[in-house]
Amino acid sequence: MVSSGLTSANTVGCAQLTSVITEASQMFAESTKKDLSLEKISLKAFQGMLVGLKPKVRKFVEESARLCQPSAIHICDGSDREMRHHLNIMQQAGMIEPLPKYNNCWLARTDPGDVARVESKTFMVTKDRRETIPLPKDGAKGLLGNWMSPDDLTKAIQIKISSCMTGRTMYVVPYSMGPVGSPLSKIGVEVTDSPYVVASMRTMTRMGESVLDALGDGDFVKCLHSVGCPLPLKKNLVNNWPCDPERTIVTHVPETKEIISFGSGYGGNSLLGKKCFALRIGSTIAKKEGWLAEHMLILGITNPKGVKKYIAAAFPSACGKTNLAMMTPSLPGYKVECVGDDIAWMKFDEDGILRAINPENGFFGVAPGTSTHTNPVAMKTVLSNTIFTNVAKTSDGGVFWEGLEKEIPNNVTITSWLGETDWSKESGKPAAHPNSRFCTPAGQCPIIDPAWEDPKGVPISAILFGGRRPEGVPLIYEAFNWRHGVMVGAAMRSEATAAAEHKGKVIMHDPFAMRPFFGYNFGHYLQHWLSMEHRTDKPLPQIFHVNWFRKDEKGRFIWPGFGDNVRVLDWILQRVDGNDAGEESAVGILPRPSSLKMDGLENQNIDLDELFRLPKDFWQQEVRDIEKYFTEQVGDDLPNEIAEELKKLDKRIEKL
Ligand code: OXD
Ligand code: MN
Repeated sequence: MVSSGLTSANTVGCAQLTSVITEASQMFAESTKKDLSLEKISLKAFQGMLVGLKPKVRKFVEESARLCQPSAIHICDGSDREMRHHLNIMQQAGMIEPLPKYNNCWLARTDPGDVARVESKTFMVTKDRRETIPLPKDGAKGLLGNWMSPDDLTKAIQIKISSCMTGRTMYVVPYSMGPVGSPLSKIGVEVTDSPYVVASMRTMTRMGESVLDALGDGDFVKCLHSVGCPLPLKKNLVNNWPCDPERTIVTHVPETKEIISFGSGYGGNSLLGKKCFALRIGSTIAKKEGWLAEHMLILGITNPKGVKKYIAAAFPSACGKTNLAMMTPSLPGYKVECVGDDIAWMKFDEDGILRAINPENGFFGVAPGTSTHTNPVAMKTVLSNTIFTNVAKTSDGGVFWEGLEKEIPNNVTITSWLGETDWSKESGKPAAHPNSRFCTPAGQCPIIDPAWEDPKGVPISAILFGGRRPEGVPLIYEAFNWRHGVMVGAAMRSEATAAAEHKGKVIMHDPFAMRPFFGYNFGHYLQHWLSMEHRTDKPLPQIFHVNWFRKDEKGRFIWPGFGDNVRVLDWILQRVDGNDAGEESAVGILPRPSSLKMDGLENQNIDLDELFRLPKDFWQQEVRDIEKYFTEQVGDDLPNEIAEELKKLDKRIEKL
């Protein structure tokens, strides 16, 4: 049929997008004159019951198979047996190797060309560009996402996806983001030709038969993923890791709730429940339905009096969300429990309380920097049932990465993530890739919160924003009110990390830690956040900004961080309690002297004045940078309320 990506049967004015997968599979069948019936595709093996599938899922599977032309289809049931089977297949193919030091742990090494999210190749597909990104101004390059037209997606599919699974098995992965059956959960079905993706999705989501039962014949997010290496191969694989980095593309169609990803087998590019569904498509659903899909950890904290509160926190990738979510508090009597380390879906309940679920089922955490000093809980979590990717290995069958120097036996040798045996620090190269990961079940975290799978979610009392700010930004401040807090989130900046393809330690704008994950126009997103004030008559969570990463003039961190961050959380709890522990400053409410518990840190010479100093020239520059960013990047889509809040900040800074 058509190549426009639009239905011809639309009614006046508002053309509706049809499923791009449906259309592409029909076009492929027509152009190749291949028989449309699935039975005619030669399937060498057929695991799982295609006939048992409800009509909508079956249609999606059939269309994907017609388009991708796999030689087998495997409908995943999510069982342990099936997981073992996939691990076996990968081991035989040389994609993973066992790590005998631990229980059921595995090491995967990718093609070095496929190691991180590829933001420059990630697109939102809408008819109207402005739905996806604000119009950049003054000749600026748009930095708030990439847009693609439905026509261009159709072309890309024709070129890349048609026959992309030839010779391979197409796995069908039904999965739930959030506890199966929770009113806050949503269902997706991912078809993929990567057993690594299947095994990782088994950990990162609730996956298999129970999800199909919960779905019935309902709607779901359609996810099509291919590593882009049909068989026979045209060129040799590196590390037995199929991928096509030059032609990688990750696309999302919010209107038809479809995700199509080609060419990468790694992380957020291929585990489509995570960034693609839970954040990009998720944020567009949340906008429509009146809730929030955010790049946030969720933790529960109990104080010595036994009072428990839940906090959600947005930090950019690789800025310590997992460490905070699993913190071991240094102050006696406090307990932190983990609900999630990366994504929060937050919705008002019938009483107007904002409640959050973690839509994920596992942790896909950055390995380097994780150690018994920085995150002992994560170190315990990953000792079993974990797939490590691109870490180094030790000669005694264990793992190694930067940060574990003191935790491996003296007599072992290290093989780097690139396979260099006898790696040593003197080589000047890291042993593990800076974006190497562990993929581990959340349920085995020793401090997983008892309510982490509560279908109602947990009530959120405070929202934190933060990033890596070596200069000028205080350890903690509280926003004056919701609107000011939304501006603080919009103005977030942080040093670049290795989670995506950026280079160097530049300070990047990363509003709400969502810059790589916005599913729609950031100006509209801000409007949506502002609208929360009108959606409840209960108090909204209080908003705070934290910065563990301030440095002195010698480049040394001036706050110990990690377990000592409980001191900051304690201050937040005091504020949430209505305690008069704060005083107004130009940027927000700062702790009153002595309201931040410092007992036990007496010997560390912590310079509190420096931690909270607000240098006037720094803040003037900060406001100018933010203003420029808003003008160039958000332009006419910036809500007036946010522009006003920035002006107020500017005026307050004037008086510093
Ligand atoms: C992640 C990321 O993988 O934010 O969580 O990059
Ligand atoms: Mn993340």
